[in-house]
Amino acid sequence: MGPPGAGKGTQAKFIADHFGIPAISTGDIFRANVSQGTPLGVEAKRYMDAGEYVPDEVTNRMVRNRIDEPDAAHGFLLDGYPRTLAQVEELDGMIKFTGHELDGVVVLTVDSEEIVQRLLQRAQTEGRADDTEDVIRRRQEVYVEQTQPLIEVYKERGVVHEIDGLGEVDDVTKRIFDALEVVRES
Ligand code: B4P
Repeated sequence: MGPPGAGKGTQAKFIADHFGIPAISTGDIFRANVSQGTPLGVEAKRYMDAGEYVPDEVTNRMVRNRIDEPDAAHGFLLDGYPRTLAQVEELDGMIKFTGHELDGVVVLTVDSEEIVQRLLQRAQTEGRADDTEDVIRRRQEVYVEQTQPLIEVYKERGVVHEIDGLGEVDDVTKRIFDALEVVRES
């Protein structure tokens, strides 16, 4: 978890490679559907371009289908999910059903001005439709309103690892590995 631009997608790839599990990014799945012009993509695009969340029902169904794939049978990393309280409840149900356990929640913390700069830079290199300054600020507001409160929910369960997301990408990765190895060893 972490605000838009905190480095979730960047770090998810390293964590997934390290632990030999798939990284399931809801944002990436939505973007793949948008570029293929699927009905899901057409629906998601309206929300994404405005910086709003895609409705829970659509997102939950998509994640349920994805974690049913054989490569997720022995574990998976979720990137960008859950983002709402309804998604937390849905994920609890999915995990119970598949017999998995939630080992940990990594929260990346980054100062909000740094985030805007990172995303504006990404706009120049990748040209993502939701990386304009107005939409970036709206995405941050939505994060604070809808997703930040979930950190408390997971803190009460004792599974949160807060990681400083500032600094070199490699240094952030090392901080995450250090936190997660402790979980694996315990
Ligand atoms: P996401 O794809 O998750 O987009 P994001 O929040 O911007 O994170 P991303 O992973 O791309 O960026 P990262 O922080 O790695 O979501 C996009 C949209 O999809 C949402 O707005 C929403 O509409 C929809 N959506 C997704 N999940 C949903 C859900 N569960 N429910 C409803 N709707 C959902 O990296 C940002 C930039 O920073 C990169 O350019 C990177 O190179 C750079 N960077 C990373 N680490 C750095 C570091 N240490 N130093 C400097 N730069 C760094």
